Amino acid sequence: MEDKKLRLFSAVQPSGIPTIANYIGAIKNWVTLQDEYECIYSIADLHTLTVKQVPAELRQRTLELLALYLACGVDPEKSVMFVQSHVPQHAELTWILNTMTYPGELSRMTQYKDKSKKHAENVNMGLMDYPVLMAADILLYNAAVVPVGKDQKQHLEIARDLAVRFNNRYSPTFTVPEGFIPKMGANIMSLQDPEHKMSKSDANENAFISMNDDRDTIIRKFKRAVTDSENLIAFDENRKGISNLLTIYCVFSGKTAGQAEAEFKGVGYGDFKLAVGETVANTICPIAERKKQYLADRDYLDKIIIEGKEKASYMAQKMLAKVYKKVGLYTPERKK
Ligand code: AQP
Repeated sequence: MEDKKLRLFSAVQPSGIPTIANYIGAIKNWVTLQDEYECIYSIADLHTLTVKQVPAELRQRTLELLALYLACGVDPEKSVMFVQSHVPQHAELTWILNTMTYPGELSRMTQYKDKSKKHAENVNMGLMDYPVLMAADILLYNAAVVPVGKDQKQHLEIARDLAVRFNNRYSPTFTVPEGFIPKMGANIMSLQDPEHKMSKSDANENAFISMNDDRDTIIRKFKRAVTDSENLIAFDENRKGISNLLTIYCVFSGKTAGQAEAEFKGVGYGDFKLAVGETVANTICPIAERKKQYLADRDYLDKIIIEGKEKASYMAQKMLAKVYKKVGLYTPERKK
């Protein structure tokens, strides 16, 4: 008998056009994991509301994100793709988990602190509660594996703690999820400020490579990337700019750290940056082209979204009903 595949959950927020960091940290791995796991990939639109959005842009970016998943190679025949807000059980489980989460656990989260500073005019409860919604996303599907970049590691810990807390308080219910963090590229840094991570919502467009950028833009942004004055192309944790560019080069070229360092021995920064830009463009530009084609077929995208909602809702409702029963919420039995 064939072994049942483990379930895997991951998501990206339509909070901007995804960058190569979102691609490297998450989507790229989703494609390769599709055969090994039963994969569920969400478009985390509820999460984006934790910062102010322009409604029409948010709707458009939701479709764009699905088109990107498809263009990167996520296969609707193998994986479930759905929009988070279409499955209300995410918000419902969040409420239950909220009653078991302590404010101190959430207020010490790095992302909460960073985003509270960045959006000081709008420090809302949702921003603080973000990790609980993320825990609900994962636990609702009994996901065993969650591919994420390093920035989400803290949040994944909260999901694990909540699973254990619930299981101990009631009885074994949730699978305790494990992170799948790529060995290379789990923390891609800003091209303009290599002390900070690359983010799709960065106000400085030169800080990131968007998955929509064309070849010339990609090369121009890499040429402007902040490095140092040492003129030595080698990994060094004290030289974050060069190390970041080398990491990006390795991920997109498939070369090891040693191979990349050997290739660029004695090469000037200008030529190195050009090589990184061209290598990235060779992967990104064909994806952007495919994405445009998917985006032009609205009926196909809507069909995937509707089918994804049905499949995800079935799994989510099964789990939520179990949770409601365990915590003592009454449900009448339907008489035949
Ligand atoms: N810099 C990064 N390096 C590697 N992986 C990263 N991820 C994000 N930034 C990096 C991974 O991308 C996936 C999707 O992220 P998200 O959209 O859910 O939210 P995020 O982590 O907050 O990403 P951004 O780009 O920084 O979005 P904004 O600007 O809206 O906050 C996750 O797996 C994440 O780890």
